[in-house]
Amino acid sequence: MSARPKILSIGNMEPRVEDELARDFEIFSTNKQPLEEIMPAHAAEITGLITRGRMRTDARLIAELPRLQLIANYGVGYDSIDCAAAASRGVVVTNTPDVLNDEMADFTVGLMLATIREIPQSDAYLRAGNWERSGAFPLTASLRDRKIGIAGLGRIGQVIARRLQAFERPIAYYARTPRDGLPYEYHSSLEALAEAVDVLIVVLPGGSATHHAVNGQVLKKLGPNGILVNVARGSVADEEALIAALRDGTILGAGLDVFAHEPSVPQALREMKNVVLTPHVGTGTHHTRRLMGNLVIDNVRAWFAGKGPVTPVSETPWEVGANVA
Ligand code: 8YV
Repeated sequence: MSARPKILSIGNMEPRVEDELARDFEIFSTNKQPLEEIMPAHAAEITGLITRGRMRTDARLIAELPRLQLIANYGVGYDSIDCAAAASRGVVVTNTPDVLNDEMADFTVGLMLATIREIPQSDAYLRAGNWERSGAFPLTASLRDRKIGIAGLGRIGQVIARRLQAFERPIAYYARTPRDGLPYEYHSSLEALAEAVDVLIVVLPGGSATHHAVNGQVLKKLGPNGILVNVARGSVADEEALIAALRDGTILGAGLDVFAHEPSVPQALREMKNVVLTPHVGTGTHHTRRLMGNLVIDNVRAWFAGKGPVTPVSETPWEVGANVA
């Protein structure tokens, strides 16, 4: 019997994914051993890498794995992987698209409403005994008089927009190019969208192309009644400019699931009353994480069975019939 392919697992992978794959593969996981211990002994033999994106798969790591064929990412966003370095070596990268669209859309709508109606703040108010002591919770902003903007109308953005239609508020979006056949107002720049709306939902992919796309100028356009909801990547917003805008009333409030330096969240944000902060939990349910894990497993199994990847990313496209392994 030939030796089982060796897979490196980095970035706190869900243990279930490793356990399932361990039936057919030899897994070396940073959940169990530091990378510095795994690499000298096994780097030369490792042919697959699974990652949760919390540890960067940079050009250096890829170069240190001379027989690497596949990088399977547990997540739809793969900005932590240097795809150009992978592509130049013929290494295929896969992600977990679509299986998380509904979960992300549910969560985004929830975070938006929680932020506008200050639901966590009113919960804290009750628990602290303020209802009895000081009377009714102060009135909040409303969705009723708002236009909603979505920055990024990809797969997740479109599902969010469909959910939002039920709220019977005008919807606008920004994308690099207009999407055919959709009933939403198009804006060709983020600034123009921010100016046109009162809620700005950010679902742009991470990476250098969108780094600090939500800058001080965009926040200024969003204006003093504006609410920012970021469920994409912390890197997409200029966190310092955002803190300043929240502090001085340039915008009204923000719902944030992602941060520039996770898991560290600036003290300034933690102390603000006009923000709702969640620890990157957009896809964090048993249901959806299972689906994401299954797709990682399917990609690894399909690849090493010689069938090619199930969901390759666009930077490392796969041609059916190409030679694998
Ligand atoms: C994380 C996400 O990957 O899919 C994405 O791009 O950001 C999330 O689903 C998840 O937290 C796993 O680490």
